[in-house]
Amino acid sequence: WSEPLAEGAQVLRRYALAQADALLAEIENIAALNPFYHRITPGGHRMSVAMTNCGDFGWSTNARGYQYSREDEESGSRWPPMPALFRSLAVAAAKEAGFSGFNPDACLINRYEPGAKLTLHQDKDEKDLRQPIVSVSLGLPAIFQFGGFERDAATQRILLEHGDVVVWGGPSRLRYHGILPLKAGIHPQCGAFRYNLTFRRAF
Ligand code: MD3
Ligand code: FE
Repeated sequence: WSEPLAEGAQVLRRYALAQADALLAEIENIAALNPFYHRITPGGHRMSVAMTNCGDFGWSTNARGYQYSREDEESGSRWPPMPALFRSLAVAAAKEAGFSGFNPDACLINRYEPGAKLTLHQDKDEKDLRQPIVSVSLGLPAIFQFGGFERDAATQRILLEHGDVVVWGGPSRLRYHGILPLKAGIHPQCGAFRYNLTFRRAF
């Protein structure tokens, strides 16, 4: 089932549940080639979330700023290709939410350990902001904060659980959002972690 969160934002609860084990196996394959690591932000802070990517482009941050690039600067190699299962799930979810023709060229994979968080931010490094972002949550549950168009606007809190998919498009695309510090726990498939896939059209 699905529910609108705001204009352009649609939650597809448990949409990826049947594919969760296969998605996790693909994450393991990707991480074996390009391991998760903690980026350092332009301000010099080590991010509590560890990241890797797959697809033609990957997102990262370093002292020079934020960017999408073809190579992982840590390993020097190209990002692993986006698995067919990843692509088909993202394309189908986008279509379900009214964004037919979504063709992601980047998938950022975030790994949260207990205490890891993502402070309120906007995603605006992509070229065409009319393209949605599709997110897939796996593992431990997290509290997602969904704000407005200014950092200090009021936020709503939404629990994102294993298998939940959210499509963020239209006016919701530029809303501030974040993840509160992850509460420790053990998930049967993911252990002490939460994973989040975000599918994007970078260029
Ligand atoms: C709303 N990730 O990677 S997914 C990110 O759970 C990011 O790891 C969070 O924010 C996570 O940038 C949240 C949900 C999400 C992703 C992108 C959005 C919500 C969004 C872009 C615009 C508005
Ligand atoms: Fe984001």
